Amino acid sequence: MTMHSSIHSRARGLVALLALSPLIAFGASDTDRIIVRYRDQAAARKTTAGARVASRRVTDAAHQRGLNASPLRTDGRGAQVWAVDRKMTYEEALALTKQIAAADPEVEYAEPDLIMRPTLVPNDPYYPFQPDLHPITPGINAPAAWDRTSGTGVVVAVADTGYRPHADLAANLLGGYDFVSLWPFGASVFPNDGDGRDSDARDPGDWCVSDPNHQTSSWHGTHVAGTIGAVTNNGVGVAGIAHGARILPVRVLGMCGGYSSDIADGISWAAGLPISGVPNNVTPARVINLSLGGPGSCLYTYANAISAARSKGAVVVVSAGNSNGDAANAMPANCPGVVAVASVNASGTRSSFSNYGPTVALAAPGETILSTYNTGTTTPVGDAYAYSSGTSMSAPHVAGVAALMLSANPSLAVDAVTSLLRSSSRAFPGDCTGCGIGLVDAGAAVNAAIAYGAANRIDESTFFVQQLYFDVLRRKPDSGGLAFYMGLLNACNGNPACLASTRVNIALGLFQSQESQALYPDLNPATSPNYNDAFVTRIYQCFLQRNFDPDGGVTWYSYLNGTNDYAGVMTAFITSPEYRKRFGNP
Ligand SMILES: [Ca+2]
Ligand SMILES: [Ca+2]
Ligand SMILES: [Ca+2]
Repeated sequence: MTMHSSIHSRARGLVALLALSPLIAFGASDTDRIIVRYRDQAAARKTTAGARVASRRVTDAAHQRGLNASPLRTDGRGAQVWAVDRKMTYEEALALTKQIAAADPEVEYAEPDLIMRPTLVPNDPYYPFQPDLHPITPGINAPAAWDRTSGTGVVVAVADTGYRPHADLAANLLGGYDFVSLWPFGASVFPNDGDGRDSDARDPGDWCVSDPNHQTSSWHGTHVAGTIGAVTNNGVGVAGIAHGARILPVRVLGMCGGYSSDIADGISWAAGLPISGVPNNVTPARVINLSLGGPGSCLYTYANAISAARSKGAVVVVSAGNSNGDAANAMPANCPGVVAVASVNASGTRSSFSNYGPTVALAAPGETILSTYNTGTTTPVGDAYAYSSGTSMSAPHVAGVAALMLSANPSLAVDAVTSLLRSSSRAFPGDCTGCGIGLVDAGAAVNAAIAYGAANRIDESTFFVQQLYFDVLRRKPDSGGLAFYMGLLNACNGNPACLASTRVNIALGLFQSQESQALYPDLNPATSPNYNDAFVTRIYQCFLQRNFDPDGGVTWYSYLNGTNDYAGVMTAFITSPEYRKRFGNP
């Protein structure tokens, strides 16, 4: 298949920029200090005995939490600074100080003496021109994440036009591979490097004379790779989101696009799956970025490759497409199991070009994004930096954040990543209907990844209900809905049989709700020509994030036709090892 609209980027311009002074920001963390201030007229403290009683209240409160507290000094505002004998989390310190304040009416305020650290603000001279990374919405709040991780230990595959060995990128690149086939007979896509598949994934230029919209070389893969992993804090050029990660360039687009068969092979290989005739990938990617697409329903070729990549532990991030239409019609954004990303502009409203709809998982900045580039209009010439716009630019923001999350918590399962990307996302500051669940927030996502730990949180009621909303209704739970379902689960008082049946009832209720039918009209039994068929198709997509395999599809379809036991099928799905494996060890 030829993909004429294969590259999801638009207008661009070369830039020459001046350096500005760096921003300064701070991030909060754990502490082993608290601050307590008494009211200026605190009568009791005016006597030695009174002061001793007040101090005793502080040490007693600390003791109750297994801490020894000792006074250090009086600060510049007349408050006492206390030390405790071990680090407390922010939440723990907050609880201690609230207890101290509650126990003594003469306490004016008590609060954690939080440790501030300079948030890494890179010295790259063009960083001030990358508002997409800055803390202020709709920036992705990268500096807060950089306090915790820069992506070290994670490989991110960029399946694209290949790469240029740009001076502000090369140090973070792995070798990669070139999957663009050379055909001995007529083809609509040309490798332009003189051969077919080979181990040199460099981009020789992808200018396309036959396409009036895509005449000059795009250097698309180099731009996308720079957003994720430009060399950072090196005093040169731009900053990359996951600049501690390694970029695996997988060349799948040549002149005038790329064939889906080549792209799917690139996806599989990137995840570590064997591809005939190609050496095995010894650095499998945990994140695969696909800033490409074309119109149509998801091909089996893509669905199978993506499902296999997910099974190997790779998060697949895809641009939603630039057709200002429903992303349900854009492939591979519409394939099960991907994280489809829409674009917002500098105001946080949907970019005029961005696709939208329930297929979209979340949104990221995608307009005038500055990254690494080349000055050549056909063949490569020299390093440059350029602004580009498109959902092609949004997807690598999410891919970069996913890499930061996996670096901070390498045990995260694929859909723990996608779930936390959603739950930690920010509200849209502007009108972004159809942009998915929210705006990606790197700092919040990394904190959520660390807090997730090594457990499988699908066993927890709140996570389970929230995930049902993500999987079935493609949105965050409203407070009323969440409270209602949590009430049902809490009423079980921990009884396992009650919890199990209540979980099935909630899952089935949401799956068969009117809201669900509005998203998937074939799930409306009144109008669906074959409801059981649709039920099986959709339950696989919603709960296992893939299409049914032939054996499983036939089995469940036959079972439903014989029994109409929808609750039985739902029970099988949400208790299956495959469902559980999405969120951690089964
Ligand atoms: Ca080649
Ligand atoms: Ca090559
Ligand atoms: Ca740099």
